[in-house]
Amino acid sequence: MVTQSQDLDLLLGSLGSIGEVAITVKELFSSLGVECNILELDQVDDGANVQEVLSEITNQRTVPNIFVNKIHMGGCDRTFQAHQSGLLQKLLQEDSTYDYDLIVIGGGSGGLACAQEAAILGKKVMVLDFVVPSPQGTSWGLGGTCVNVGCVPKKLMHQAALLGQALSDSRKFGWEYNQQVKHNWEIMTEAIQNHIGSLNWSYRLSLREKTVAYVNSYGEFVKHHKIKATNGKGQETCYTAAKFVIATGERPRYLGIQGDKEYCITSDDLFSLPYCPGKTLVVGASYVALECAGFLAGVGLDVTVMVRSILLRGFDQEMAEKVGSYMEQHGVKFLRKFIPVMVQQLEKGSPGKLKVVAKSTEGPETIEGIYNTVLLAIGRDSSTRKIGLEKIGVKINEKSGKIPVNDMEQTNVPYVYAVGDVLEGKLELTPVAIQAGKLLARRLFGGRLEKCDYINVPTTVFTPLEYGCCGLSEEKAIEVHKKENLEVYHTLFWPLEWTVAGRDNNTCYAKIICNKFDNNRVIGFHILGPNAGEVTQGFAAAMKCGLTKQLLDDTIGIHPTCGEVFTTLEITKSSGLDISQKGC
Ligand code: FAD
Ligand code: NA7
Repeated sequence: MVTQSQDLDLLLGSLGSIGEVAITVKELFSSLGVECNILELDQVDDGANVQEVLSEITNQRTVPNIFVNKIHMGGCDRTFQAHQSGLLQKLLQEDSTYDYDLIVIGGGSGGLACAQEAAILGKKVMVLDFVVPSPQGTSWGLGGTCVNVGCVPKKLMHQAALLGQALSDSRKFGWEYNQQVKHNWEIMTEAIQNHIGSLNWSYRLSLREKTVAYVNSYGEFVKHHKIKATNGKGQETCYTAAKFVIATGERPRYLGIQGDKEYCITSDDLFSLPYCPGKTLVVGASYVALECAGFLAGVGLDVTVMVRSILLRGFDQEMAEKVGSYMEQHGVKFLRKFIPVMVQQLEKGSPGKLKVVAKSTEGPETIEGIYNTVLLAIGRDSSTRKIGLEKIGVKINEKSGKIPVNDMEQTNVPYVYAVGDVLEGKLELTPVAIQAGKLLARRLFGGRLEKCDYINVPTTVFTPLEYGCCGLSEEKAIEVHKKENLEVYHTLFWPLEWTVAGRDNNTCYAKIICNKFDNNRVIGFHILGPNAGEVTQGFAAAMKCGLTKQLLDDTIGIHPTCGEVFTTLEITKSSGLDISQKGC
C-alpha cells in the first residue's frame, strides 16, 4: 500500500513544452493515490529562474523534473523505471518508517565527514565501519585509510626521514655530536601507532558527541533501503534507512603472481610493521610507491623501486622525472621496465629473505634479486564488489569497480549516494572526500545547494624532495589548450637553507603554465622543493580566485623563502634561456 506523500514535487512545463509525457507522469502518481505539489513553470512569473536553478541543482533542464521526499528522481523515464522496479513505491513511503535517516557505509575521511554533518543537521545517522584484515593479518581502528594506513603515518615517516637529512645538515651549522647516529624502526613505528590510536579514539568520541550511531560491522545491501551488518564475530543485524552513502574506499591491489599474497606486504602493513623491513623492493611507480621508497631510504635502508613504465602517471612528467632523479642521486635504485613474475621465500624471519624474479617489459630478459621485504604499491581496488550493490541495482564500472555519480554524488539509484575514493573519475584525496561528504549532507538535509568543486585541487607528493602541484600538468595543458596558446615560466632555485648545508644548487624547480589567451591565467602550478605542500596550498587559493601571471608579478615576495620564487618568474620555457643558479 502506498502512503500518500506531502513531499512529492512535480515541476512541469518547460516554458512552452508541457508534453503528453508529463501528463502521463501525473496520471501515474494519481493512480498510486499520491498527491503531488505541482509547479507549472510556464504558469508562474519566475518560471525561467526556477528552471535555471533546477538545472543548476539537478543537471536537468527538461521537464517533468520530479523529487520524491526531497530526493531527485529525474524525468519521465527514470520515474517509470523506478515504478517498474518498485523503487518509486519505496521512496514514497514516509522517511519515519526507517530506522535511520541516513546510513553511511565506511567510516573513513568521506563517510565520517558526511555522517557528522548530517547529525549536526539533526538527522538520525548510523556509520558502519569495518576493516577486513590484509592478507598479512593487519587491521586497524576507526577513521579509514588516511588516518591509519595513508596520509598520517606516511607523512610522519617522511618526517622521520627529513630529520635524518636535517641531522647531517646540522654539522655544517655547527652542531657537534660524537655518537654514531642510527635509526630505530621500532621506536618510530610505536610512536606513530600511538598517535594513530589517539586519533581513532577521538573519532569515536566525536561520533558519540554528535549522537551518530557507530557500528563496527561490515555493511552489505540485502534489499532496497535495507542493509545487513556483520560484526567480527559473524553476528548479523539488519538496519533500514531512507538514504545511504557509500564511502567504502579502496584497498591495495596484488600482482596475482606466485608468492605475492603469502610473502609481500602493502602500505596496509608497512606503517605498523613490528620490525625493520631491511633491504626492500618497492613495486610500482606512483605516488604511494615513491613516497614509501623515499622514506625507507631516508631512514637508512637499501631500497630499489621496480618501475613498469613511467614515474607518477597522471602527474607532470618533467616534474616526475626530477622527483625520480633526486631520489636516484640520494641512494634509491630504480629498475626500469621490469615487472615481477615470482616471489619465493628463501628464509623465514622478521624480516626474512625473499627471492624475486622479474621480467623485462621490452624483451625476454629476466632478472633475480634477493630482498628482505617486497612492498607492493601497484594501485588500489575500490571496495564495491562485495557490498550487495547488485541487489539494489547500483551500477558500477565493471572494469574498475568505481561508482559513477552525477555532480551531486548521487548514484543511478536515487536514494543511494557515494563519496571519496569509490567515485569514478574523481581525485582520490582525503580533503576531496571530506569536502564532498560534508557538502552532500548539507544538500540532503540542510537545504544548501553547493556542490563539491573537483577542479584545481592541490596536492603534494611527499618524496624526499617534495613535489606540490595544482591545476594542469604541462602535458594535459597542451592537450587541452594547444602548445601555441600557452606560456610556461620556470626556474631552478636554491633554498637558502641548502646553501650553508652544501646541498645541490640546481635541483629545486618552479614552473607555472599560463593560458596566453585568457589573460595569462595560471592553469598549472608546480614546485619541487622543501615544504612544497605548504607553498602550494596558498597558491591553490589564489588559483581559485583566478590567479594570473600579472597578479603574481604584482605580489611582493616573502624573503628568504622558497615561495617567493613565483613572484619573480621571468624566463619562459619557449625562450630556451638558461635557468640554472650560479650562486646565492
Ligand atoms: P577510506 O578512508 O578508505 O575509508 C573507507 C572505510 O570504509 C575504511 O575504514 C574501510 O575499512 C571501510 N569499509 C569498506 N567496506 C566496508 C563495508 N562494507 N562495511 C563497513 N565498512 C567498510 N590523501 C591525501 O589527501 N593526502 C595524502 O598524503 C595521502 N596519502 C596517502 C597515502 C597512502 C599510502 C594511501 C593508501 C592513501 C593516501 N591518500 C592521501 C588517499 C586518502 O587516504 C584517501 O583518498 C581517503 O582516505 C579516501 O577516503 P574515503 O572516505 O573514500 O575512504
Ligand atoms: P596508482 O596511482 O594506480 O599507480 C599504480 C602504479 O603501479 C603505477 O606506477 C603502475 O604502473 C604500477 N603497476 C600497476 N600494476 C602493476 C603491475 N602488475 N606490475 C608492476 N607495476 C604495476 O596507485 P597508487 O598505489 O600509487 O595510488 C592509488 C591511490 O591510492 C591514489 O590515488 C591514492 O588515493 C592512494 P603503470 O604506470 O600503470 O605502468
